[in-house]
Amino acid sequence: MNKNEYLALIKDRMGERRYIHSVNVAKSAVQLAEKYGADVEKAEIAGILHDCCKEIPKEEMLQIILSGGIILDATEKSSSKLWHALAGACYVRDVLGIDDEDIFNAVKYHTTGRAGMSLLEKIIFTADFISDERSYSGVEIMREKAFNNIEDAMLFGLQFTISDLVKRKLPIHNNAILCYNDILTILEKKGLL
Ligand code: DGI
Ligand code: FE
Ligand code: FE
Repeated sequence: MNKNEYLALIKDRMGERRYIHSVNVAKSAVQLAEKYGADVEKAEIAGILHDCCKEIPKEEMLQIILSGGIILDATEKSSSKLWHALAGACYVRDVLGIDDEDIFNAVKYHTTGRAGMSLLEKIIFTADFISDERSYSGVEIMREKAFNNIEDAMLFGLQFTISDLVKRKLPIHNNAILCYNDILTILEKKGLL
């Protein structure tokens, strides 16, 4: 399938707002891939598809996850907001037949992050925060950081997400914490903390 076919596919699976978001994430992902020297085509595809299962019924998400061989941990069981990323990754691999581990992981970990993310994974994680339609307080700082130092941007994003989860008394996924610690280590080694 080509880019336009992926766009038509996601358009069918989600509302107008989510579609615009996906197109914008793909656009930001392309810009970040150009800036940091990642595979631009993969960044565009992963950006288009990253939320491809966000608006399907929860039972369908679960079914795709289970048939994809993913076993939910305790936090994932109790936090259905995390399911679309896992289902999306399985959908991209098992239904669309995209045989690319980096794209699989970029979709799978776009919500929580994880330790040891590849450049493509970092790009999709970051692009999701800076897409054109985002308007939260701090988005301009996030956009500037994203094109200056991607790990610094990720730290900013993780601080935002993790604090928000704490305030709302929601569980923080292990991968989000491991990602946060990993990014701190990377920044510290570069003398950027
Ligand atoms: O799909 P998007 O809306 O574009 O963004 P996303 O994939 O980052 O999803 C954001 C949602 O996921 C938001 O409701 C917070 C939730 N989330 C992110 N990290 C965690 C989390 N929820 C829990 N319980 N734990 C996490 O670590
Ligand atoms: Fe998402
Ligand atoms: Fe998204």
